[in-house]
Amino acid sequence: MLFNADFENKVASPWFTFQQNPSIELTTPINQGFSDSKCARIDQSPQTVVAWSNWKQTVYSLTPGGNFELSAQVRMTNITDGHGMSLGVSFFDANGQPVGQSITSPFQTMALSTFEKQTVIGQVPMLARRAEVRLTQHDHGSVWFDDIELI
Ligand SMILES: [Ca+2]
Repeated sequence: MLFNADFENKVASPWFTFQQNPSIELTTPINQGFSDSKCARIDQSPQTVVAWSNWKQTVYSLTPGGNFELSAQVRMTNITDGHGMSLGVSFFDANGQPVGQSITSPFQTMALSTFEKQTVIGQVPMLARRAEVRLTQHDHGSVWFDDIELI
């Protein structure tokens, strides 16, 4: 259901980024991935004011009323000061208005020295026609995401 879910494409598209603070770095570094080479990374240096940031992708193929499972391989270092990392999905109706509640994994604030699979499950609202997958970080430190899966 996701495109470029392993971040190996030359360009990050169709992933797009959001950052509340322009000092937050969102990159797809080489030779740091869980699978093959590349992955998505978010860095908030100690000099940056902690803020929300994420990698996002729009999805049209979820079944209204159906269940979903979103998972990712995640690694985290030097995590301090914020809410942590989470995976989430938000839903929108045919008019583009938010529908139902965003479903997010519990915020992870402990360091993960090697990649570990993180998962969140939920149900798609009946009125949902579009979803947005989010890989979120709100912390000083670095987070790596790879092999995102939505089923
Ligand atoms: Ca990869």
